[in-house]
Amino acid sequence: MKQLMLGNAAVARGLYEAGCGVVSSYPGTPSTEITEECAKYDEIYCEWAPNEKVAMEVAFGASLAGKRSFCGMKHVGLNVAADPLFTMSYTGVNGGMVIGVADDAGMHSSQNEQDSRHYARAAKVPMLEPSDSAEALAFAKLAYELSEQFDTPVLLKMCTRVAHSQSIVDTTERAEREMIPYEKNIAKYVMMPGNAKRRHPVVEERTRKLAQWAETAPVNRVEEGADHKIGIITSSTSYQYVKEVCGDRFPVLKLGMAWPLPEGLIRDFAASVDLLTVVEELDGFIEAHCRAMGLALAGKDVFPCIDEFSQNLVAEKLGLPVHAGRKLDDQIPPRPPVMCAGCPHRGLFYTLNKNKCTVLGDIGCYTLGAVAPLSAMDMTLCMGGSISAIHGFNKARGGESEHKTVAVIGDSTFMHSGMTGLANIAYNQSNSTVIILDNSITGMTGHQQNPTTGFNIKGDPAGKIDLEALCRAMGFRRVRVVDPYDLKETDRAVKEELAADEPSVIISRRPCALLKYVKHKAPLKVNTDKCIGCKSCMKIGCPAISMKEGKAHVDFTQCVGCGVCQQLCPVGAFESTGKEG
Ligand SMILES: Cc1ncc(C[n+]2csc(CCOP(=O)(O)OP(=O)(O)O)c2C)c(N)n1
Repeated sequence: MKQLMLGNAAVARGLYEAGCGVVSSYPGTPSTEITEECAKYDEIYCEWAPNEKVAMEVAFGASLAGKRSFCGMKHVGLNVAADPLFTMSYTGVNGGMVIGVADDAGMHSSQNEQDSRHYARAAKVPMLEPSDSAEALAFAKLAYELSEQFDTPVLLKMCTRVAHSQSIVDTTERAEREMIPYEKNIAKYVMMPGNAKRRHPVVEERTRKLAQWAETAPVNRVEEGADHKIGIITSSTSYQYVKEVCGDRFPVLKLGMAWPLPEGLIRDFAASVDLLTVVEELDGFIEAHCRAMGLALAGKDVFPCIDEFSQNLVAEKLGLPVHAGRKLDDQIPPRPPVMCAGCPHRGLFYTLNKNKCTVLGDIGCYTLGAVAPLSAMDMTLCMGGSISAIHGFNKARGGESEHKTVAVIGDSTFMHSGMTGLANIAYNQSNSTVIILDNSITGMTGHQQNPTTGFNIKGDPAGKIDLEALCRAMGFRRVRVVDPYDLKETDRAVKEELAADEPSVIISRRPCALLKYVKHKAPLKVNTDKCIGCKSCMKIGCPAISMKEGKAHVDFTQCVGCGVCQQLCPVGAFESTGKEG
């Protein structure tokens, strides 16, 4: 059946049709919807794992057991899962195994811009790279065929534009699969040096065979063009830009397999054109390979290795007409990201700013604590990094610094990779204060459940990890919970734990204001007779509050009545509208 489908939904559909039985993933934009869509198919067991490494190992276990399995993640997630990936390349699979990884060129929602294709080459596993939803579906299915035929996990690489664009797919029925028998095979699956030594040549031979397969595989195809002055090698979303800009003017070698690359096909294509040009986002991955083959070409000397491409960028670089586009008459005001009205993180960051804390931050909605006027963050690196870094920071500086430095980390991020850092503090004993911002959800990526929320991916009741008990079990004696809507209490907790001469954990607990079950209070309004225009309420950077004619003003469509601004007003100008939201 033909239908319009999001790229990520199409991957999920491909997994479903291919008979995938187990999916374990960790959320991360732009990959999250693959797993959310999989969870809608009853035939697939689906879960959110605490992190990408766990997810990949779960998928590996399911493959070992004989089921087709999948794990999905964003590009930086593959860093976390790189350890199992590199050795799974040696063990190979039993049931087919596909790893979805989505790159975020342009960093719409990421801390770096990284090209996952390097992982395919480095870990010596094949990578397919769809350029639209139809290919996303087809390549997901093909990935399982390759996985079982060549005994390898297969990487399926998405990018923001392919993951989050809709195009036509043709769906078919699910092909239910018999479980492949599990047989003990120590030489293949127990990767200790003696066995791994024998597996490495198998991996090299497999790459050679896959490269041969890639020479004639329909996923790599030449599209003829009238003008052979330029010949373009491209893939993924760059292929779409090239086709939109050039049509059939120049011949195009469209690569659906990012690794291994078809050297024969590339060589023949290069020989058929005057100037070989590689159009690829981020790194010059295909380019480097072509250059190593001794081919002359235009690549990153013309196209940037930074940010996303666009039709206009490709047109400009190829010397073709650039569309002027339409200009708006009005200037659109810039809208930098801010914490939502009623975000429980706001009160905590206000307090940290007020206490002039050095804040070692982490990744989540709370990273917005770095933005003015809160400006309460000194560092953000990677998931889990805050807790490990505060330990190093305090070991290095010690003394007074221990009494003004905190680490902040969200509940999901703490489960992801914060726990091990906390174990390090407990073990190697630095006087560090760690604040877990428990908003009872993985907020940043769109409300996924995690091991602290008590619900699974389908929203059904699940195991719930008790954060207080966990921290105490690690040896922390000072563990306390505060409500970040209560500024006085939050301030007291921060001051006391920073003053203490032993490590401590503060759990700043209040569910995300956007969760469906959270009941909002009536929005507030400003009594303009009382307001003195002192702007104390503006210090929390709430998007519902602005100044109008010298007085504070509350946008009641945004306000959830959290009352944080009320606590800052020296004259009691904030009053309830009495209308429950
Ligand atoms: C290794 C890695 N995996 C996934 C992500 C995507 N991501 C960014 S923040 C985040 C979790 C945020 O949840 P939480 O820690 O609960 O904080 P909240 O956003 O709810 O405040 C995720 C999954 C990432 N940046 N890095």
